[in-house]
Amino acid sequence: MRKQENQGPLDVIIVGAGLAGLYMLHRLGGLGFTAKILEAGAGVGGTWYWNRYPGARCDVDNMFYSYSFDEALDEEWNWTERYPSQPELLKYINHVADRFDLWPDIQLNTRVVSAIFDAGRAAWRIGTETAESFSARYAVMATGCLSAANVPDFDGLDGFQGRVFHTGHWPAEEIDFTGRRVGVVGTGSTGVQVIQEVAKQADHLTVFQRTASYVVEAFNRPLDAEDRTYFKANRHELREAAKKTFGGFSTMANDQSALSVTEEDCRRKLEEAWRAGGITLLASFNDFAFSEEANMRAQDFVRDKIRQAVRDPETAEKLLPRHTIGCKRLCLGTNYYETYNRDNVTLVPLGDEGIERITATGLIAGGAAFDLDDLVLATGFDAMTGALNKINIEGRAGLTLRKAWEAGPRTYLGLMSHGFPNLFMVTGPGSPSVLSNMLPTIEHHVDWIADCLDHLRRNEFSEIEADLPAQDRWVEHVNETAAKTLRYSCSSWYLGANVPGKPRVFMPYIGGMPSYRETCTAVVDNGYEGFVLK
Ligand code: NA7
Repeated sequence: MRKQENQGPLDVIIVGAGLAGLYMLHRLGGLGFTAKILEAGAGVGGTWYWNRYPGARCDVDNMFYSYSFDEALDEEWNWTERYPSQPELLKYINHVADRFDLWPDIQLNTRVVSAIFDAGRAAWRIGTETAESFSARYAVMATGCLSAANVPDFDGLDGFQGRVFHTGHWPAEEIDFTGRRVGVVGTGSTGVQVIQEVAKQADHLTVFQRTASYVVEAFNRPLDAEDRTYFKANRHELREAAKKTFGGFSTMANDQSALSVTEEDCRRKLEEAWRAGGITLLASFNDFAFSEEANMRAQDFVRDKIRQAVRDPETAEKLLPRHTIGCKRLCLGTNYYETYNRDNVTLVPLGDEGIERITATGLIAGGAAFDLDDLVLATGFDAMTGALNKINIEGRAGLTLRKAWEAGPRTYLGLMSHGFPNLFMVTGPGSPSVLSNMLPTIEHHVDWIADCLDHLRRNEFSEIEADLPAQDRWVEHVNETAAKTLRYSCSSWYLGANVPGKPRVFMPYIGGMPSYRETCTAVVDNGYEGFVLK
């Protein structure tokens, strides 16, 4: 295909029209920069555009999972449930694009495949799947942390005669499972959500579970006018208080060791937290992430909940997770365990050999054949680095990001990577990102980048790059901080362990949002310390 050069150079190309890309475009427009978003999907929304499987829902309290930058936006929006559903989030994101008149600078159906730095012009050339080419001084990768689907290399998958869906690439049209024998592979946050819904429709659902998850009750509920009025009246204080918490969530942590109280008192507190719903459980004491003994108390508590919920003791036993709680992302469910009390649901724990192969009519696991009409892969993502590494990103002297990150991602503050001047990442590896509430975290990064670009322009700089020693120190700090926690003790996607061959590096920064924000501010106050400005 012939290469087309599109329009003149822009100040900034943004890749991705999710929550990060849209706010970035809005901020840059306000500063008078010329900017454009290139988006692979046929609509805006990113994660919330693609993950439209039945039951898809955010696990963060609704109002706190919304932009804070515009009071009028808050005033006119009506959040409807405690945890926002995917359709509600997509509606909100489209409303934002309308309200702030972002559409003229968004090009949909445009998958970026390359980004090459031209050192002579200190600019990026961005290439697309359809051989379009764009040039901009700066590139902002707003490509999402969980956007590259992990489709396991199952033997025989291509020959399966039924329908195959990956939850992260769900079709736009409604999928009807009525009367069908459905197999779901994967029991992480996504699997848990999709299983609960498909079970209600399918003739029979077989769940193939590699690792049992800890699923806490969400206690989702409709929000009423009073909830909304209260939030709107106190929005500023509530959001500021959330920002001071470790992850930017609305839940206030109890700063007390689980071992400082009797087992009975610990259980009482855990029960209280369980009833408050969602991730509150992990915030009920301060040492679940650091002390195995403390962690065991929370593990035992949830295992007992599972035994109470599941009628068949053998099935309950198979559903009991054995790893450190909170090591993998805690899953939120609504009667998830009770789903296994249904006559049309079977749980199949996978042995070491996993799924042996897919056949034309189903799959083989544990030596047994399962006949299936549909296969739903809730097998997660090549998280944090997957979407970036799918693009051929070439920095100075032909250095590719894939090569530079061969042994794991290396960034300064999760914002930039040495060797790739003028290329920013929103919530990149090395920043709190997926360990925090993504909305305030995205806003923080976008504001930091926007202010930085403004600073460069005002001071007539044309290039910014992460300094190598500063980056090395930061990477070391990120690793050291993670190593002090129990997060290293299980095969999570935070560690890249879910993707065969991916280097085992703890990718997000686990030092907490407040200290991370302080670091980012101090870097700016010290004249962009650790960055080289030219
Ligand atoms: P996750 O949390 O990575 O879960 C993926 C699930 O798929 C998990 O149960 C995996 O088992 C399972 N899996 C992955 N590969 C295989 C193979 N090859 N065979 C069998 N089972 C497999 O992804 P989600 O989409 O659920 O959630 C991602 C994040 O989105 C979540 O943490 C929230 O932040 C929102 P494993 O546990 O690896 O043994």
